[in-house]
Amino acid sequence: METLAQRLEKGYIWLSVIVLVSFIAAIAYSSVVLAIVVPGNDGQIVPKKGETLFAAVARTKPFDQPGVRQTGPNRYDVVLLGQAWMFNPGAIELPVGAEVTFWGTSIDIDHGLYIPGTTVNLMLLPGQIGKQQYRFSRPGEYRMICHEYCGMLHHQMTGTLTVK
Ligand SMILES: [Cu+2]
Repeated sequence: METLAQRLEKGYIWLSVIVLVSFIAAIAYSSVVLAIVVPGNDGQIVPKKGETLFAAVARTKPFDQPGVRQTGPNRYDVVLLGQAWMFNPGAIELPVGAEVTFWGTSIDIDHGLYIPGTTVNLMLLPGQIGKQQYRFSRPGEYRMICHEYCGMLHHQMTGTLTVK
């Protein structure tokens, strides 16, 4: 005969198993189905002695020329700089179906790049190179938002990404 304490203990053991399995399923779903990946070590821009970070970024490819570049059939690189309080470039145009690789960094302080409605979500850290791929399969006007508090005008740090 099971006592109440034993039944409760069994219940808690099952509860912890269910929570653990649910979390593993959530991680598997977000990484396989939603294709969300944790940013890797894609490089770092280290200023030389006496050099500013801005100058170091400005001489480092591909960040010497921020913007959109076609790299293949319907493949594009978007090179983006975060700076207080704007994105450079602030307006981006891409064709429908574009397979995009975002390359981002910051020239001053911590910023972020988030595009609602997509899985694009990058930290733009000073001198740290962030990289993420995304395929824009639907036309529309997307917003680029800084999601990392970066000072007085953080709330105005937005941009547009047009897919047509
Ligand atoms: Cu910000």
